[in-house]
Amino acid sequence: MVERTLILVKPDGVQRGLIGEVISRFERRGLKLVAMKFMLPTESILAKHYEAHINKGFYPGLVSYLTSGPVVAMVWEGWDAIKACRLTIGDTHANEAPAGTIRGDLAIHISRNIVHGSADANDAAREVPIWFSDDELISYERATELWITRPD
Ligand code: IDP
Ligand code: MG
Repeated sequence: MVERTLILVKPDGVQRGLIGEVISRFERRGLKLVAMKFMLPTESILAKHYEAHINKGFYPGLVSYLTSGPVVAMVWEGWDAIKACRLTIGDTHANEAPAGTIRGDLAIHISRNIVHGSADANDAAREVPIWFSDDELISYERATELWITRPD
């Protein structure tokens, strides 16, 4: 079950110099980077990305947080990648995220939780095209693949 998932290093992760730290955790896990861009998210891209949250009380604060500076948007691919990335990221409530996760090691508050990862297959399929066009997703072979997964 090879999947692709959308990951964002949010503006707090960029400002705090944690881009490399975040990328490194997905790389070391064995995931494969298939797309990446450094960009200022617009309100319209965020309205699509966070459409499930538009009517929540925290939405205006969420938009000002995500538009406050550049983000790194990425697509990572791998075996069971959506769940693997969510577990690597840790709980939305960063203060409850287990040590060893990105949020559990590097964040303390839900409103500044460093990273986004698609929650499930539906969200991944919906979110990736919001941030990337098809021709920005790069398919390639890794020489190390058989040291990370094995063919069924
Ligand atoms: P997720 O990022 O772990 O998938 P969601 O519940 O989908 O969590 O919420 C999206 C983002 O909205 C969170 O990562 C966080 O940045 C923000 N958020 C969610 N709930 C709150 C809240 O109660 N206060 C402030 N920000 C929140
Ligand atoms: Mg979510």
